[in-house]
Amino acid sequence: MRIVSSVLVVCLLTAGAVAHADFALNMREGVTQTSRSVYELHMIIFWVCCAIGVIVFGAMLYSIIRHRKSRGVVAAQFHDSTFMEMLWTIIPIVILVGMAIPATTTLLAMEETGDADMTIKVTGIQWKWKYDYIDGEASGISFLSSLHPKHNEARMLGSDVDLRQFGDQYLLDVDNPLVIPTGQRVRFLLTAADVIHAWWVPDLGWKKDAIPGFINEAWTQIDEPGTYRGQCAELCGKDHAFMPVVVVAKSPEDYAAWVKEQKGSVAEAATEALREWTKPELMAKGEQVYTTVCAACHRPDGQGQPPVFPAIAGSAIANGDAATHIDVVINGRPGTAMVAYRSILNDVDMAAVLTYQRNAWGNAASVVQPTEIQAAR
Ligand code: HEC
Ligand SMILES: [Cu+2]
Repeated sequence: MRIVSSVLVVCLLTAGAVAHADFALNMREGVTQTSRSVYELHMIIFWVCCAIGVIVFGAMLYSIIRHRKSRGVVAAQFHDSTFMEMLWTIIPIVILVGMAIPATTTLLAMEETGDADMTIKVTGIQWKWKYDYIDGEASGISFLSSLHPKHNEARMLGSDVDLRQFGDQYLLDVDNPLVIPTGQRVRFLLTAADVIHAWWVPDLGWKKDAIPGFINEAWTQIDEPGTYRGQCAELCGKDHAFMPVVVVAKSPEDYAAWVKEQKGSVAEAATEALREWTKPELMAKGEQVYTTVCAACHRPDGQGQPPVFPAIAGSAIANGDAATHIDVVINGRPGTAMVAYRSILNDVDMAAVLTYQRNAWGNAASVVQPTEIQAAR
């Protein structure tokens, strides 16, 4: 009786938790053909397992009860029964092959990245993503996607930001989401600039490693406009938990408008890179870039985290001649966490962040112009 009531209490408690927490016990179905096939596969195999469970445990239970000692049953023996041997070899083979056929079909479809309408290169960088639109109308668009500054502020020690404002999306929002059109087959080329990351949006139905020096491929086609969220899924260093992925699928018309707007800023950036910038302009932009790109390691106050991440405040490099400083940032320091920012930052962003490092926190060195970066590349 006591056992029955304990079980009842546990059931009631979990039922309550399920109702309140609104969490699903099953996998999500997702929003792509791939994710739906994966879900269906999961359900087919789940029911196969259930059926096997019912049959096996049913047979066991039946035998235990029906052939119990108190009924005077004597142990039977199945040795050298060729029929039984055949039966319990052939049935599992049929089940396994029956499951392997849909599983392989789904896997092949996931790996088939040809015939894409457009291609996007995804680069994992400690601790953000870079998206480059390789071809099609969007070709040339390229941007970094980092944890949203509001969330970044909220996660800092001693911050008094109210987390409830984020709902269930705390740490799942970025400054610049990846935007793709609905109804188009999008191919992804995934790589990384420093360590192994993994790009993962559960609603798309797959995750893929982003490995330095390798290019992995994947694809998706989202049919409904919407915002889909995920995270880096490969432990990649101290801020691994703070590099979410946000994909916004827009209808072809909205997507075209977005592309036009982005193209406008690409063209604007190109002309901006050629003009002379004032020091306050560079400092303002530089602080922005520093906060989103460099502060995770070198800290917002420039003090770094010695001995691994050097301080920039008072650094001989940041206070020395511009050429050496530019060289460190363009080419990085191979073999350390300081990656080459050559293909990560454009001329304006790099000039601005260098000027900022050279003139913030008591540093006093020269201003760096975008044209100097262009010449140094
Ligand atoms: C993932 C961590 C990380 C990030 C992000 C990072 N750095 Fe570094 N940085 C390092 C490490 C580690 C070193 C030291 C390398 C060494 O041991 O030579 C370094 C060294 C430097 C130095 C040389 C400092 C000195 O006094 O020797 C400069 C300058 C620098 N980084 C600038 C930047 C800039 C600009 C950014 C942002 C655009 C940036 N770093 C982002 C890890 C990082
Ligand atoms: Cu990562």
